[in-house]
Amino acid sequence: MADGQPVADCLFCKIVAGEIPATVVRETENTFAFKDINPQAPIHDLVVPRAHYADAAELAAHSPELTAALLVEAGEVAKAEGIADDGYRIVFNTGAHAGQTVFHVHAHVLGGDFLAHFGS
Ligand code: IU
Repeated sequence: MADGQPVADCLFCKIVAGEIPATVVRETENTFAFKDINPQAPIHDLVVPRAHYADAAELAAHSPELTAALLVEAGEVAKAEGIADDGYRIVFNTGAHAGQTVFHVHAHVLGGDFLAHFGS
């Protein structure tokens, strides 16, 4: 049962704890935002809760409040990066088929140019 406690071998728990360096964009009491090391857009940041939950579904199931805080913070990151007015994408890859590689929930905030569209 997930309880939000740090996980010893979790990369993003280590970044939140300052044990692995990252380029910090913003910090709040419950969230931490930093630059993605392999950006897929001119602006590509990751926003994570300090608490450890594996993915967006697990986070939402355990803490609707923290889920909302993460989304609010993604918007604040977009404002801080200057991409809020032109628009940006928030992505939660969830599970293997989506390409999730780090199992500490993270919102990708992508923008700074027109992004490739998918779907209809
Ligand atoms: P994903 O949704 O789990 O695929 O996203 C993981 C992201 O974490 C991915 O975009 C990586 O470039 C990024 N990342 C990072 O920012 N710093 C790291 O040390 C590692 C991965 I490993």
